[in-house]
Amino acid sequence: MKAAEAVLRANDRDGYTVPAQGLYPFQWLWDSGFAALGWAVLDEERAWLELERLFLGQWESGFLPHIVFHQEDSGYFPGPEVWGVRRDPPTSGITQPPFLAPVVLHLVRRSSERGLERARWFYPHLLAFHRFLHRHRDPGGSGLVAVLHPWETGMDNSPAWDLPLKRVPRRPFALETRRDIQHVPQEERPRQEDYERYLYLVSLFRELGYDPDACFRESPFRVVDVGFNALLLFADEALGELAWLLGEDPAEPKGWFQKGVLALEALWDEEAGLYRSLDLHTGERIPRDTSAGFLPLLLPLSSSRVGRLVATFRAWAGEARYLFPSAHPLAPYFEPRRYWRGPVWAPINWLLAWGLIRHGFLEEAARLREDLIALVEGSGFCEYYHPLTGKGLGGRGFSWTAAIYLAWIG
Ligand code: 2M8
Repeated sequence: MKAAEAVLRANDRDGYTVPAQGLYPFQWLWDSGFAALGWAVLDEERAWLELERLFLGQWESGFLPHIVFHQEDSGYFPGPEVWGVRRDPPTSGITQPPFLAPVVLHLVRRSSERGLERARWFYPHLLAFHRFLHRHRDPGGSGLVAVLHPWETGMDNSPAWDLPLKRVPRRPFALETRRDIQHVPQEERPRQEDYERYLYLVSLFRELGYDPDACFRESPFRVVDVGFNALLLFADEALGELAWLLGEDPAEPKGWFQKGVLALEALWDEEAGLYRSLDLHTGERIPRDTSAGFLPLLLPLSSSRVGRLVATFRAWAGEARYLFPSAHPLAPYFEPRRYWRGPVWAPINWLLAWGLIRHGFLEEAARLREDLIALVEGSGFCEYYHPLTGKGLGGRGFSWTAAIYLAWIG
């Protein structure tokens, strides 16, 4: 507990938490949601502050960027000069999984009357963000939203993006420009080819002035990510509950939630026994099995659907020493050291456990918790872990791993 606290305190930058020193020296959207869960165990006030700092980066349109560049630091690429977003503080121009309303609700539930007052400030900001996503990322009103960049999914080099990324041209740049591989071995990070495509998308959005509708129309990467959508719907549900607690009208978030939960069934793949993301350029589900496909467990599902999903979960569990691998452990695209292509990630364990508890699968949820605790106690607070050996990988002194550990043992 003390060691986890020390990680968060070392990564604290006067009110916001960097994911890891050196590797990620700014504030990231969904990392801050998880960091707040950890701070809540130590210092409730600090948890609220984390989220307030994040919203300093919100745009007038309601859009919430995935990075807020609160201070200068040349240790990360692409930095604010590449994004070219002239704001104070500068930000990136893409978003990330909107895992914030459930955190606000969590903080309200843990705290006194004062918590509800804090939530009152967040409500319109969260509502504006969700409205932005449902309007500009789902212009046809399907109930599900699109992501336009793999970074928006938070699972950057997931095998699920291999096929849709092929449509994205490469924007060649020197390997030395990258900062990540100065901090972490190259075999644990995305390949250069992927980075060149990531950078192409950034320059395209910048040229389009980050106009949301133009970006949606023009992006060669346009995917309905099952993970992003499950988290958005989970957050819509939480937003509806917040509305109710605050005496606001819950109709809008409830409407998004109900429509989205029904629409999500189009992503179910009977043969795989799992949800899969949809490539909007082809209209087809992407034939790759990743941990994102289990995130709909956070939502109300039929018992037969949950039964099948849990059976698939158990099959994966039988193939990995440590849960939960980010890609199917028997698939040809499984790479147990390479970032989102196989390793175990603390926040995903936590989200999956939350979903499993919702549906009464307490044993599976307990294993996710025990495995994460064993990984941390064996290898420290790493960014991610090898699912077969338990070796720590990526950045060290990592905030979300420390935060989830605290949330679980605190
Ligand atoms: C990773 O993503 C960033 C880009 O956003 C990167 O690799 O440079 C991902 O693991 C993402 O999910 C995470 O939010 C971020 C900071 O921890 O790092």
